[in-house]
Amino acid sequence: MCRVVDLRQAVLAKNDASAHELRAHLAARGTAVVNLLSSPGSGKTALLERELLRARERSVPVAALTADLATENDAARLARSGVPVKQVLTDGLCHLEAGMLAGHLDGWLPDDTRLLFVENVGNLVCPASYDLGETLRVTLASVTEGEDKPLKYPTAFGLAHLVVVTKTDIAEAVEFDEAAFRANVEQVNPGVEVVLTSARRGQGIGALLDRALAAADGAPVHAPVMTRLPHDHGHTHGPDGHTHPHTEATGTMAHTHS
Ligand SMILES: Nc1nc2c(ncn2[C@@H]2O[C@H](COP(=O)(O)OP(=O)(O)OP(=O)(O)O)[C@@H](O)[C@H]2O)c(=O)[nH]1
Ligand SMILES: [Mg+2]
Repeated sequence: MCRVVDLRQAVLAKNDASAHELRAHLAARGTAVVNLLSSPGSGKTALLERELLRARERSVPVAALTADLATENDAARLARSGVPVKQVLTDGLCHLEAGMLAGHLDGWLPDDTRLLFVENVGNLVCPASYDLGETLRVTLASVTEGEDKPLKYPTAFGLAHLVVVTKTDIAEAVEFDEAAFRANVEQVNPGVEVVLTSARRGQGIGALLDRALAAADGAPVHAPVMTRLPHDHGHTHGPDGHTHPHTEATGTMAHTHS
């Protein structure tokens, strides 16, 4: 067990070093990364399709990189916007890593890119611990997923700089309880902004682009209380046999294993 934890720590530490390097490299060339993270089918690509078109209308140089286990469907959809798009096939891997991203940008990303949108693999667990050198980390949840998702996936929502609700056009049909969702977000990530969007109706498209551009221009982004500490997982097994402080993603929560 400890070896597994050590290995995971080593992987995350290596990723953090690559992310640090990539962030500095991108900052020097004036590019900000927006990392989009959500469960499969939440509407990342649909929202991105609208964002890319809006960015073009506003003459903002943008590009998009989308990760998928097996298909190039999303890149084909995003490419219709006319902006530079790249598909990364992870061949079964459930998340992107900073070193991997850096390798894909090399020789592809146009020099003048102001915003690079990265659509992570659809997954609320694996990608959450991997810093991609992003300036803005956006975690999305659609109205159909249930209001409790921030509580069930605290790392994904707890480390977000911005939370986006998607598919609000069908909120009423699925009886989405916005107040309950907001309260759950607040519990894992106090103070983080929640933006309501609908790719169908165009709601929130400008708001998300504005937040991304502000972050790219150096405006302070929300600072989550939760901090991932990959070098200090803190597995101090207690007298109950398996209680330890949960310092993988937060310094404040405790959990137990059965
Ligand atoms: N009603 C409604 N449906 C939407 C909206 N956005 C996306 N959808 C639908 O939701 C489904 C999934 O959308 P995608 O954009 O492919 O979701 P995704 O998060 O990119 O999915 P993965 O890449 O597989 O993780 C599609 O059938 C979309 O048409 C929206 O704003 N409103
Ligand atoms: Mg997609």
